[in-house]
Amino acid sequence: MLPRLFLALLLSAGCGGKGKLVELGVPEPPSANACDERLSLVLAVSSKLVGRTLFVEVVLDGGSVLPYEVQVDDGGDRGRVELDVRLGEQPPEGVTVPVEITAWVEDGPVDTLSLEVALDAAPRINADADGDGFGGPAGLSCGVAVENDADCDDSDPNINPGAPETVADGVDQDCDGLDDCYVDVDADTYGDESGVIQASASCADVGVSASMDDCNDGVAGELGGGIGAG
Ligand SMILES: [Ca+2]
Ligand SMILES: [Ca+2]
Ligand SMILES: [Ca+2]
Ligand SMILES: [Ca+2]
Repeated sequence: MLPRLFLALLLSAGCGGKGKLVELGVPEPPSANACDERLSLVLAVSSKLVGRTLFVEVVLDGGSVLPYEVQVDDGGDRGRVELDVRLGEQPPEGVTVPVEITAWVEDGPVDTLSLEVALDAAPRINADADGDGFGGPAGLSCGVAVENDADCDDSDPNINPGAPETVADGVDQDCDGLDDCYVDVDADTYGDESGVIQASASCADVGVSASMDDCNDGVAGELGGGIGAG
């Protein structure tokens, strides 16, 4: 379920006086969603405008003008218009967006509203982007929240604390910070052919190897598998 973005309309200067064609009306709580980046802005207008076309221009944060041409609905004792305003990007935490609204009807007077919309951010969660049940680091996200941050690669479902480790591939599948390598007892960079493994940050470390080509791992300088010179 998409997280809900709570917002409050803070009227800084309105022109919603009596007799105006357009008023700052909030007949229902305005809502926006940080995930789909849209803001639902409701305007109340004079009931005389029901059924007529209202022309609206919205300017978010001093940016480009967003034009609307909408039919005025019957909102009970008032006319009602709901604007679907695209915010452009997921709001960062605690942002307040100045909104300028200009509205008019054909052959009617222009009215303006100036308000500020205070937006909460999307929730900060441990999202599980790859669906393996383990979450990544906490951050602003619209994804699926889980109760842990144990996924060291949240883009790959085959990497998580419950995944089997693949030996000597240079990848830490089980998120313990280590790969599994072949033991290299005689430290000649060739691991024991019996396949004994040992966890290590890198299979290039001394005492481990990415290979299991040493048929005589107890004797330095004696390389197995016909590789190298002894
Ligand atoms: Ca994950
Ligand atoms: Ca993962
Ligand atoms: Ca591995
Ligand atoms: Ca590992």
